[in-house]
Amino acid sequence: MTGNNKQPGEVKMSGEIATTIQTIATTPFNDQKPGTSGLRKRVPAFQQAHYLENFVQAIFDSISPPPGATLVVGGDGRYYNREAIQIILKMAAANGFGRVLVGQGGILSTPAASCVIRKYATYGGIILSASHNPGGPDGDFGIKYNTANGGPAPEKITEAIFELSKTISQYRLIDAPDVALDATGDYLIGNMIVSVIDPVADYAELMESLFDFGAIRALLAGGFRIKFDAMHAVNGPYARDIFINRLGAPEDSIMNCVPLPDFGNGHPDPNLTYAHELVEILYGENAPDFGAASDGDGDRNMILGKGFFVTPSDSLAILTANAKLTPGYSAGLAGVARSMPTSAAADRVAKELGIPCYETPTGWKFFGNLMDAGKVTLCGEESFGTGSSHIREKDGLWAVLFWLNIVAVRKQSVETITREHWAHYGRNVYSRHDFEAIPTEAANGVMKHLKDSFATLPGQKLGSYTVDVCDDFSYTDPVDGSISTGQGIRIIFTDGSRIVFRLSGTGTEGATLRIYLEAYDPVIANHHLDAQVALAELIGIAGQLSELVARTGREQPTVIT
Ligand code: G16
Repeated sequence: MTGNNKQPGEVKMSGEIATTIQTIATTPFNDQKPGTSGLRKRVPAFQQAHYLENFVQAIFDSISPPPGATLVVGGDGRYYNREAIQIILKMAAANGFGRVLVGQGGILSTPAASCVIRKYATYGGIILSASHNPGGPDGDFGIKYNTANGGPAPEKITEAIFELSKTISQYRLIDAPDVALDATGDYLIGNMIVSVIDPVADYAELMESLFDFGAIRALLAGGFRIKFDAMHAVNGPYARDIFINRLGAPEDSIMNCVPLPDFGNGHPDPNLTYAHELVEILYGENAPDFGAASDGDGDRNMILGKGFFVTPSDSLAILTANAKLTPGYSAGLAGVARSMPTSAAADRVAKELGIPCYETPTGWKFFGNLMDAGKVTLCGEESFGTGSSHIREKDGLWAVLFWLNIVAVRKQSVETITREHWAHYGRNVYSRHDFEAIPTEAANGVMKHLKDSFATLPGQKLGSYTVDVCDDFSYTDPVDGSISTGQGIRIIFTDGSRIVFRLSGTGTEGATLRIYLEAYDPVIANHHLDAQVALAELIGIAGQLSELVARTGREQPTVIT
């Protein structure tokens, strides 16, 4: 798939009768509050009569598109993607949109959707994904709205959508046959043009403009072996086009690259637990030099060297420190931003580079204002997300290409680059422990108990650590002054080590408690230590402070990253 997507040409009619706008009476659902990244629910919830329609109408009513506006629609190919797209197209036509750009087969990775929204200056876009959550008839589905800057809608819009969803009484949709999504071209539905576009071309060209594809091609031709795992999710076609077609990598450099509605029964989350197939290859005999994976919708990434894992926090710091080695960032960075629970490794690099480093709440949407205002170029999160102002979403393949560009220039292994980084800046030893699907009341009880201890904790000595301060993180956006409170409990020790407790905003079953652990170690002789070993004392303190076992019955985390 090459070349730019074209402006609309000959328009095919989607059917004979395609103009009747229907107004359908409905009643509100009380559970359509968007979380960290849009509305995510089990597929059967979305399949309820009127459920998706109500939410889509609430989006359209809250954004009031001008007549004739253009919208982007695409998803990660999971179960219910195609059905949802047909509903959204018919609703968009009835709500006055003039054109919708939809990815062929209904496919658009989240970063590609952001790229297309920006490139064609559209009014916004609807992305269908539950990201890294499993798919299939009993899996998860999700929907979110992105604004004209290509980024997730800010809280004031998601709150307006939620408010409208609570009072909705009708929605509009056009009576028309389904649009054929499998062939690129233009179709007419009512008065609206549906342009089915190549989902890969615009994104791949953007990547070629940022990174030295010639240098990466030479690296691969010289015998440097890579393995990219698309986890049967959306990035398969993108990886094939970029690694095989454009960079000349051998066919066995990619795996699981056909998107499947149920992700091959897997959990498309690129971490050491769920991407175990790739991990076993990179830690096995005759391992490739470089491994990477991305998630359901292609915005997360995991980077591996031969028998070596790079934490997302370290990855952000290393990309920041080496950005000048790539064509797209050779002029330097305006600044860098990280979410609060992400380690402070990037802060140390920013300090040395003399650029600002911002600490935001969890959620990519918080980076949008900083990038739009030109305050930051790179952003990253501990949750396997890294990206830059080239779009307004995190970007899995971008991170992989960034790393390959650095390796091609430095001619060193992933492990050597990381160890040299630690030797220079010290190591922010880091780990996250997730306790998934715990009863909501028990999780809330843990958080309340921790908050109740704020008054007595400062000054307390716990093992070799002394509590300095504790708070519930709140953030004032430096661009628009909006305030976000209750963003996670921080317990900060006098040596800068931290424990953070947060409830996930992306789960669909019970509550997921995340415990983030960080300790700074400047001593090179310690840098070989496994993070769980180096953090053992802090892990014990976290359990003790939260009364985790007594309150939840959980002894061990579900996932450690
Ligand atoms: C989303 C957000 C990220 C966030 C992650 C985890 O990612 O876009 O900013 O870090 O969820 O959020 P939580 O800790 O609340 O579960 P994705 O990849 O799921 O869209």
